Amino acid sequence: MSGIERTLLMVKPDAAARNLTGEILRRVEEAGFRLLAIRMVRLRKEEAESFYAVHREREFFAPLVEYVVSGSVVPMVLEKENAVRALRDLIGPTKPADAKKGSIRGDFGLDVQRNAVHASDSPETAAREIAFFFSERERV
Ligand code: 3AN
Repeated sequence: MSGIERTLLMVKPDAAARNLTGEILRRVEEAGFRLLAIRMVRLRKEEAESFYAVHREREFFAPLVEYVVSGSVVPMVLEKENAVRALRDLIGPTKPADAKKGSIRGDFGLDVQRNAVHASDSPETAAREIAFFFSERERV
C-alpha cells in the first residue's frame, strides 16, 4: 500500500542547541518531504510526560522527560509518499552508534537519549503527535 502521508519530525534539544535545525530541515526537504508546519517550543514537564506517555513504565522515562524539557524543540509536519517509513529510514535507528553515516542520527546523534530527532513510528502515532503540537488552523 502506498499513498501520501503526513508525519511529525521533532528536532530535539541537543540538536536545536547545536544549531542543526537548518541542516536537518535541508536534508528532509532534499529527500522530497514537503514542509507543512513548523514551530519552536520549550515543553513544560506535564506536556513532555504526555508526549512520551507510551514510555511511562520504562526505566528511561524520567531522564527522557528531563532531557526533552532541557531546551527548545522544533516540531514540524512533513508530507510525502509513505512519509512515516521514509522519514524513519532517513533518520536511522534509535541508537546513533547503530545508525549509518549519512543518516541524520548517524551524523548528528550523540547517544541513545540525545539522538538529535524524534519521528513518528506509525500513521496513527503521527496523527496524535501532529495534533499534540499544532492547532487545526496550523495544519494546512
Ligand atoms: P524512537 O525515537 O527511535 O522511536 P523509542 O520510541 O523506542 O525510539 O524511544 C523514544 C525515545 O526514548 C528515544 N528517541 C530516546 O530518546 C529514548 N530512549 C529509548 N530507549 C532508550 C534507552 N534505552 N535509554 C535512554 N533513552 C532511551
